[in-house]
Amino acid sequence: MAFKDLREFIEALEKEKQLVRVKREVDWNLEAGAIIRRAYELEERATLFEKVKDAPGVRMMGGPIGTYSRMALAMGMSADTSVKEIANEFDRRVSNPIKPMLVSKGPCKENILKGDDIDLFKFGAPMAHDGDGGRYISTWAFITTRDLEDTGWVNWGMYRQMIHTKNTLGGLILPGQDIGRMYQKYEKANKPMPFATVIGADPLATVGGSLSAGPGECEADLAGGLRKEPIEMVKCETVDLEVPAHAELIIEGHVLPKVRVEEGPFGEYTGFRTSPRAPRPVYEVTCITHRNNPILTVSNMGTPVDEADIVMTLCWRNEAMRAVKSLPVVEVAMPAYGSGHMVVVSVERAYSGVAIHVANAIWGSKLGYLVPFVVVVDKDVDVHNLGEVVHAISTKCHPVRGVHSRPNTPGHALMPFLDFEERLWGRAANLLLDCTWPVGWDPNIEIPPKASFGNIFPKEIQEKVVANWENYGF
Ligand SMILES: Cc1cc2nc3c(=O)[nH]c(=O)nc-3n(C[C@H](O)[C@H](O)[C@H](O)COP(=O)(O)O)c2cc1C
Ligand SMILES: [Mn+2]
Repeated sequence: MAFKDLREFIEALEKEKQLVRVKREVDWNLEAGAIIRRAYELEERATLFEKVKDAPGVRMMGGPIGTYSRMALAMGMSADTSVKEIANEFDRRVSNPIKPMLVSKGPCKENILKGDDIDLFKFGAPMAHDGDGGRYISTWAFITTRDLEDTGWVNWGMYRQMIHTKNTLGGLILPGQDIGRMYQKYEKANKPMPFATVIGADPLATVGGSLSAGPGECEADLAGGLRKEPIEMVKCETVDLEVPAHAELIIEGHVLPKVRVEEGPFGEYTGFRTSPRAPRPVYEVTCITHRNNPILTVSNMGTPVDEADIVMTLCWRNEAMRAVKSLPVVEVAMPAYGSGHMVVVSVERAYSGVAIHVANAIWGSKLGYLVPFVVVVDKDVDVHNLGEVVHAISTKCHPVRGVHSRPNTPGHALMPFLDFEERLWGRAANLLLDCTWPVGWDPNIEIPPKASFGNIFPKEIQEKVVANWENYGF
């Protein structure tokens, strides 16, 4: 059974000793952010702040999916499940979508605020890192929008939102992300784009919000698949959109056409504060609905490992799997420490140039402007083991013939290795490291045998040593 809401997940985390309840008041101004950030860096538990300065009645949850253990628990698996098992189960579930179910009421409607009652500052939104452009209310939340044309396409995506005023927000709307594609259509038609931000839905609904179903596909269905149960949805009050009934806090409104106000910077998923303050689109709020004593969920992204390095990579890995489906690929990994920028793929050495084929497929998918680094290894390398991957790079990748770098590829403003001009236009570069033995190499002469226990000893000796292992004194 999937968790019905965030509160059930919090209870489960508490039972598993994966949550700290912070009873003393914390300041939204940097203190909460610093605690959450330090907790990631110590691989600590999630936090539930019961008292937030200036926000009576509001609680804040930090680092909901800050470790793979919490990701496993969110999926109903045991806390010690391996990353590989989590990733494969994730893909199995996402490939069996379940449509959401409309219901007539839900706890997210316990309080309905309109007009002068709207005040975004009331919910304890943190100044998450020193130097951020403002208080970010959406850091572990998703935004739903509907295609301007009557296509039935409803998108969910996790995109940051900073508070400008009591009833306006600003955010990064990249043109390549689905919200950006939708916004371009509304803006061309000079129409405001209805949106609803969903904060504190059940854990897998929120995870689903960072999946990347393409145009026409709805992340809501994939999130249902992840939960193995449909998400109960209710209609919004002021826009024609639906939101999870059990969410903690819903912000409804419109993204205004042709309006830009300076937003950012923000400590980002790359582990750096890139994307300088710049004029960006504005969300005007028409209604806030929330549960009693709402819980504001916060991901305080930065250096690995935090939600972005876990959840975003699981979502993008799913995209990579789909991109290479018809190629001789054995396994795909996106290491958390790659900050979403690196994918490692193991292959059958089926034909010459297979590594280039794999890289082309990944860069030909939506990941083309998100994931600049592709590492391709032979299938005897465990792509989920960074040590083995570094070993393959260091010993099998020819520093000239194995390195394929390409200039002028699509990227985006947050990539730290780009200069200012390149960030402005999202003009990036890609790199493939081909760590496979060339197909033409003779396995008896040119390919050096791997000097591991499992490979360089005859079977009889291996069996003898294994059988006598304890007799040797181990
Ligand atoms: C914690 C977290 C924060 C994120 N913040 C942003 C963001 O501010 N802007 C953005 O474009 N993508 C952000 N992402 C990544 C997108 O959610 C992700 O690319 C998603 O697949 C986009 O959905 P779409 O393909 O429907 O556009 C974030 C992901 C996570 C896990
Ligand atoms: Mn999408």
